[in-house]
Amino acid sequence: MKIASLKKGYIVQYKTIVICRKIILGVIFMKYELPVLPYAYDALEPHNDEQTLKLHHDAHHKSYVDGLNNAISKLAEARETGDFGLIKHWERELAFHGSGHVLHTLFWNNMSPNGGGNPTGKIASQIEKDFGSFEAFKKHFTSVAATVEGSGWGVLAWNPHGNKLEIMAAEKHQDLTIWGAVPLLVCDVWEHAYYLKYQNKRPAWIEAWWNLVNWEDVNNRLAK
Ligand code: MN3
Repeated sequence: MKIASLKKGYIVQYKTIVICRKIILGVIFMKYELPVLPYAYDALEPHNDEQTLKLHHDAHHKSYVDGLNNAISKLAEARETGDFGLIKHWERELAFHGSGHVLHTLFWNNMSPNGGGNPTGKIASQIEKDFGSFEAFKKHFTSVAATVEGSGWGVLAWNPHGNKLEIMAAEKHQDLTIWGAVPLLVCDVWEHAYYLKYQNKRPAWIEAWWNLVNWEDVNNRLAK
């Protein structure tokens, strides 16, 4: 009886610690918030109706924000406990919800009740330079957006490597990346990067790679 209640006490104590840690991790890492729409729900009528916009923002976008915060706290928990057993799952969740959050935030701001028409300014001349004309660009973008398989996005992006605009089809929206996140440090884990020396031992390559990281370069990229 005594042992049983002692055991029970320990379990309660353990559960309290777990809950406290979850709350602390939650407070530290729950940092993404659903942005307020830059216009009223009915402001984009008739092109984007009020009911669709409200549901899209309040339910769909919110679920991305909640999912992103949850993934972040689960990843923090994994670092805390050293248990990375579900790392693939939570990284997928991070990419899925993180990309959803970034793209929807962009999407709301990309639209305006006073929008439409032809572009002006720098984007107009850049579109002309990279696509020939606005008409050609519009046809290209429209056909890309129309043919994305399943769910996804048509994306106009600036590619700083070629200093040019690119049109991309994003199937789903994550593919393990978060749009707009700028890579600072990358480790190539394709087999061609390590197979001659490490064969199938990818973890050994990653372990060795840590000895090569140029933190000065990483710092410089972060500062940009
Ligand atoms: Mn959506």
